[in-house]
Amino acid sequence: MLERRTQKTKPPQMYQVVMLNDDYTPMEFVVVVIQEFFSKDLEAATQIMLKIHLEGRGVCGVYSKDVAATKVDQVLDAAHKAGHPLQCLSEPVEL
Ligand code: TYC
Repeated sequence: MLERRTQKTKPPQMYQVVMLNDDYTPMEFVVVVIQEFFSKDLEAATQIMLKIHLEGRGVCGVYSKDVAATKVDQVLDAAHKAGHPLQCLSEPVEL
């Protein structure tokens, strides 16, 4: 007989896309990238950029694993094409 479980399905692990500070990428570029790829308005994007600038890293959004990986690719591609060293990664959200 099958074991009865209190909860059959767990919610999927979510991933946060974290952007890292550097000394060269212009603030304006970071704000535009956050607006474009993370659907933030100018004010929210500016706040996230300043947090990264001051604290070294910041969360731009939380997504499923695949979507988070796509966001990272989009950011790195845009930064590379513009000649900026902007770095970004995804990591599992802690419970
Ligand atoms: N520190 C950069 C500067 O002073 C701005 C910056 C912010 C760069 C956030 C990257 O993820 C970043 N121009």
